[in-house]
Amino acid sequence: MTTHRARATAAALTALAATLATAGAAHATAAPAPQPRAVSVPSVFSDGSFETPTAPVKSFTTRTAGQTIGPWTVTKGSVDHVGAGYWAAAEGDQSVDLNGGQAGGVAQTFATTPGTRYRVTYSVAGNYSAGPAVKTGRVLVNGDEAQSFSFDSTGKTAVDMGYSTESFEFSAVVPQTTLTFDSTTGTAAAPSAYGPVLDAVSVTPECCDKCSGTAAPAL
Ligand SMILES: [Ca+2]
Repeated sequence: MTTHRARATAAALTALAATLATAGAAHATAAPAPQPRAVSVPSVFSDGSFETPTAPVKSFTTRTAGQTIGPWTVTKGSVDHVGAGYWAAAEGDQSVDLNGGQAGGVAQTFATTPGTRYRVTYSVAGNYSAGPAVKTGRVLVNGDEAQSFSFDSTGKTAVDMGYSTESFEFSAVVPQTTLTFDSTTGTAAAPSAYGPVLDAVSVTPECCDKCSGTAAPAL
């Protein structure tokens, strides 16, 4: 009897295990399907190379305050959107002279994650065609100066622009950040049409674990 009861118990346990395994399998099969993210899609930083729209080949288009160059907006004065073959770009074909007829600037607003650090990298040269020889400007993050820059265009040519790569970091404090490149070349009394040349702007999150958005689930 003892043996029979033991067998019955074992059989019951086997059946129970099979039921649990089936339930487990069913549960696994019914794992939640990926849900579409119900978040709005804010604008991401784009075209730091000034490749859109296409500027005139071997020439340039002057853009004044309030006008746009792709995702960028001219913030003051005027700038020149320089086409392929006018002078060497740092990246791609096109670049921007931050002085059109006088000191200008360009700005772009893009989504950022508060608390995340971002590295801004850009290439700067100078319109060597006329003075002042040393071109100056500054980079603003949400209107505050984050970095100033200067570039000595002495001896530079269309082929040998001598681009210098600069960079800095900032910590995002709001969901959207405005990055501005602002020429300080020339004065109101003596404006210059020959300013800093900007190209190859990039904005990269510094920390990957924070930027991935979700942590891996604990096992
Ligand atoms: Ca470019």
